[in-house]
Amino acid sequence: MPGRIVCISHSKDVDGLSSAALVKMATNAIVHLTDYGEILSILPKVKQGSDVYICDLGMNEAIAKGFVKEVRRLSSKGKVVYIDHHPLSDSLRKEISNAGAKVVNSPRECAGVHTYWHLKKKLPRRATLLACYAAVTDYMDHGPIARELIGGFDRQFVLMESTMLAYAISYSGGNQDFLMKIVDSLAELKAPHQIEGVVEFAQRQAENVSRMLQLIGKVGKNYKTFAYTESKEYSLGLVANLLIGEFQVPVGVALRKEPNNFSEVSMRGHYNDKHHLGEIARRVAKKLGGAGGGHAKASGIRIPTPKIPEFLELLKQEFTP
Ligand SMILES: [Mn+2]
Repeated sequence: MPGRIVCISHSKDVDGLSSAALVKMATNAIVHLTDYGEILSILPKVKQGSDVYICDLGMNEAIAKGFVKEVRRLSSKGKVVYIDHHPLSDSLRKEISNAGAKVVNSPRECAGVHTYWHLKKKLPRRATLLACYAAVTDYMDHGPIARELIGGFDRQFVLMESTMLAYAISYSGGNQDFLMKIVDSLAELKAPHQIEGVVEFAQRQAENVSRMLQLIGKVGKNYKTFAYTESKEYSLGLVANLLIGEFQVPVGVALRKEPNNFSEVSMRGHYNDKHHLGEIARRVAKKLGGAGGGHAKASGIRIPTPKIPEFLELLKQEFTP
């Protein structure tokens, strides 16, 4: 008996959810949503003989070894496809494909566009919209394929639907039922505004953003080369973006203290900023005993909360003009 088809995708954003919905639409896969740090708690539970799609889940040194081992186990009896757009070293790419996975990874497009392209033959034309939503919200709408795809639709419809979806996801604060409902509905080709709860949550999030815009100047601290604030917001990326505008700095850094003595950090860069924030996140995290990585203009770090002062010092050094 052949096993089921399983899709493991990033839970936190439109790119991950759209990728999952595309795989589900094309293959009728069972979907699991997770975050970078937790992929190794899901993979070992997947039965040998299943075909597995892994989407929008970037690698870091902390999980690479375990990931390769799981790829080897699963690819011995089934197909493993790893679709992503986070930086992947040549050596790790080789290791993952030697372990038996098909690796689809380039930083030029978001995971949703890669997933769409990979499964294109099994997808209806309207599924293209899901790739467009992913590209817009991941700041990858300038990618060569993404541009072509978005050009095939009304641009404002794409912008409105994808932004509404992103705002609703932020407002939901990671509610798994809501996220799964989004994946299922997208896989049925519903537009985000047709999914129950999306319009209402998006509106509330817009209210949040308006309120934050009022507050950010008072709570943020301007270090000239970057601005920083602590926040309780689920979407730290959003807070980081607001900092850039409010303080007219190239980089915004938002931090949320978690109950487990760790803090989550998002860094965002202005369009014109030249730093690679993913590389900086990786370097800084390594020095502080945390984990970090991401893209040039958007990255995430997890650091031990007592090391916040040290963290800010390292950032000052990193962003020295
Ligand atoms: Mn992504």
